[in-house]
Amino acid sequence: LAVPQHRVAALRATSERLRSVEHVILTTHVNADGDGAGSEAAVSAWLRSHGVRTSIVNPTPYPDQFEFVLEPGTEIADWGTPQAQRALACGDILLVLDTSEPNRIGSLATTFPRERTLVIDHHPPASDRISDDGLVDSSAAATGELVYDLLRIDGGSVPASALVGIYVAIVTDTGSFRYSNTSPRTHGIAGDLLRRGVDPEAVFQKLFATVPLRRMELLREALATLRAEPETGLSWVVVLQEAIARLAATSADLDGLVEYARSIQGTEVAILFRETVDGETKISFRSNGQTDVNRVARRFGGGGHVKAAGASVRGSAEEVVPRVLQVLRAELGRGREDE
Ligand SMILES: [Mn+2]
Repeated sequence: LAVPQHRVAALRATSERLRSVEHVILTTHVNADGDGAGSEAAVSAWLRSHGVRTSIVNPTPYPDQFEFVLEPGTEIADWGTPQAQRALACGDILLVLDTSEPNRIGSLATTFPRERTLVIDHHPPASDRISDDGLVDSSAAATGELVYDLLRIDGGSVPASALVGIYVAIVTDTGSFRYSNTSPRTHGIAGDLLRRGVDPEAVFQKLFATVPLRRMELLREALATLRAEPETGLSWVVVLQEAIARLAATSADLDGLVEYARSIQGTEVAILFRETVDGETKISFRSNGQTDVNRVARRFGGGGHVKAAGASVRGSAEEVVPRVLQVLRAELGRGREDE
């Protein structure tokens, strides 16, 4: 479980910079997932144990479902509130977790001085980067894995909340150790976290076994839209803003919906389309094999990983769905000709 050699220098420099200041602002991408939120909780608990003040300032509210990983007393200030303004005004360093793209953290990217901004992320680096300082390593299964290494480099004792935060980050980003980013080292880290006291069943209960009724109602409506095209290998699900508003669904309620499409036999690319309040349609792409959906998402102004990526396109689902399907049908057809 030694820290991979190529990460050591960057993590050592990052650890020293974070620990040398009084106040660190933590943030992650819009609609924080378990990796972003868990990594924030872990770094916050670790820095607080070193006497460094932390504030979590996210572009969208810290998700309720991950609040259990936060150490009691952790300062959370949503972007746009006076509390967030105050934190940003006196923070020494901004640490961005689980993204390195300016357009994924909203106005935060232009608010804080770049020379005092660090990034820890495992997404393939985009052309436009928030900062070159910190560590971006797409060989990591999760940002939580890089946070684990950061805390190992530090070598001190690790607070319990930090252990749980890292575990949540890794469990959620590997689909509970099922996706291809799962490696022997991922399991090794999980094993180490369990040895140090993380309770996997308690985390499972909080993450997956307690579901609001509205999430099941949304699932029922979403599955009614499920379509599969065996001839192209495309499967997709559409969620309209009307349904989201009527059921008061959150972005967390939509997590995992795309997996139902992805699991259909013969699916090469699965897509979730969801309308947003501001007249856009968000698209989540999942690839089962040959198609690089990061490349597909970039054609629509988005990005992500080879097998999981996303984009936002202006327009209703009625307008956006046929356009995106057309591009993907052409893409998949080309892939088949090459074979
Ligand atoms: Mn991640």
